[in-house]
Amino acid sequence: MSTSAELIAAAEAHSAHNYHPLPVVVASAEGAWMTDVEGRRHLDMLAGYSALNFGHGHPRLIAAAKAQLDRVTLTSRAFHHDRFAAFCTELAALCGMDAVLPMNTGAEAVETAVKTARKWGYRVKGVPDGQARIVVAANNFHGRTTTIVSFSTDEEARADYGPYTPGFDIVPYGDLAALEAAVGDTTVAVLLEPVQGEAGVLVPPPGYLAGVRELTRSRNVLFVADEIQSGLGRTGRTFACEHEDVVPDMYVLGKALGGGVVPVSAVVSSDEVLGVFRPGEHGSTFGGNPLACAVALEVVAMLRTGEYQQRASELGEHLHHELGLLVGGAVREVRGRGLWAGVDIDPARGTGREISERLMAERVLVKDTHGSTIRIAPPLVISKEDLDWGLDRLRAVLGE
Ligand code: IF1
Repeated sequence: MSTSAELIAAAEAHSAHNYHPLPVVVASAEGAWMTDVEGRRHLDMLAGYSALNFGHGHPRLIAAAKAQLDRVTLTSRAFHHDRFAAFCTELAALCGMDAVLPMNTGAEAVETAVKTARKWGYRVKGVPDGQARIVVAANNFHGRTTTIVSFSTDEEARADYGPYTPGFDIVPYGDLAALEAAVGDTTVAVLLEPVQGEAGVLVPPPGYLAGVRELTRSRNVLFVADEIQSGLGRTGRTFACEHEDVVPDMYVLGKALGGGVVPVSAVVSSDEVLGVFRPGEHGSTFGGNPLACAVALEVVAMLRTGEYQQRASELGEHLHHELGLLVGGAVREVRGRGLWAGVDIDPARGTGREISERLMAERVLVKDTHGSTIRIAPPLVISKEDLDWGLDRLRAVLGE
C-alpha cells in the first residue's frame, strides 16, 4: 500500500496539465465533505459533476445498496429479477412517461437514445433506411464514445477519433431559426442539453426549450433531452425542462440516478417510441441489474417528495445572489440555474485551473471548464453554512 506522500506525489505528477484531476487524494467522504489521505477535509462543490446530488454516503442510499448486496446483485438480462419492474414503473412515473430502457453510464444512455430515435424514424416515421438525421447543438457534451464525439464541436474531445459517424447536423445552441432550418424530412430527433454543462453552464434564452418542443412536435421529430447532468434536482426542479413547462419525447438520465453508489443510466420515453425495440434487440450485461435498480429506486423515492428540488431552488437563489455581487470585480459573468453555476473569472485574476487550485488550497473543490470559467455544483444536501463557508473562500481567493 502506498504511503500518503507517495499517493500525493503521484497525483501531483499526474495533475501537471489542465483538465487533469486536481492533486487531492480522497480517502473518505460524507455528505458535502471529502477527507484526503492526510486527514484534511475538503468541501465538495463539484459533486461528481452532478452524480452526487445526494452527497457522499447518504444513509438511505447506502442502506438500499447494503440490503441488496445480501440478496442478489446481478442476473444479466437473461433473467428477470424482483427489483426491475418497480424500478421501471417508479422511474417512468417520476418522468411522466410509459417506459424505461436501463443502461449504466451516461454515454451508453445517449447511444441508446440515438439508436432509439433512428429505429423510431425508420419503423414509425417512415424515413428511408440509413437516411435518419439527428440535430445537435454546438458546444454539446453528451459523452466520449466514437459516435458521440462524432457530433462534438470540441476538438479536444473528437480529434484523432475519426472516421466519424455520419447523420448529425450541428446548429448554434439557443438559435431556434437555425434549428428550424436544419430540420428536414429525414430528421428523426433533436438532441439537446436543457442547460449546457461542459460548455460552461449555459442556460438557453427564455422560450428556447418551448420553441424546440413546438417545432419538433410540428415536424414529427423526437425532442430528446439529455438531463444526465441538468436533471434529478440540480436546477431546482426534477428536470431542467420544467423551467419552461416543457416535456420532451425522451429523457436521457444518468449520474445522480445511481446515487453516487453505482452507475445507473436510462432512456425514458413513451411506449410508441421505446416500443420499436423487440426483446433482445438492445441490452447490456449490467443494464438494470438488481443492485442498480435497488439504489435507483431509492433515488426516485427521495426525489418524489420534492424536498431536494426545493433545497436546490432556495440555496441556488442564495448562491446566485452571492455570486452576482462579485460581477464587475473579479467576476465577469455568472450563469446557471438552481445549485449550479458557471462563473467566468476575470482572466487577469487567473485561469479557471489556477483559481481551482487556489480554492483547493483553501479546501474548497470546484473544477474549471474552459479558459477562466469554473463550475460550482455542490451536493443538494449542502448546508447553507457550508455553502457560505465555501463562498467566503471563493471571495478570499478572488481578492474580493
Ligand atoms: C468526463 C464533462 C461534465 C454529461 C452529459 C452525457 C454525459 C455527461 C450532459 C456522459 C458526462 C461528465 C463526464 C466527465 C466530466 C463530466 C463533464 F466535463 F465531461 F463535460 F459534467 F460537464 N451527457 N459528463 O455531462 O455521461 O458517460 O460520463 O456517465 O468525461 O470528463 P458518462
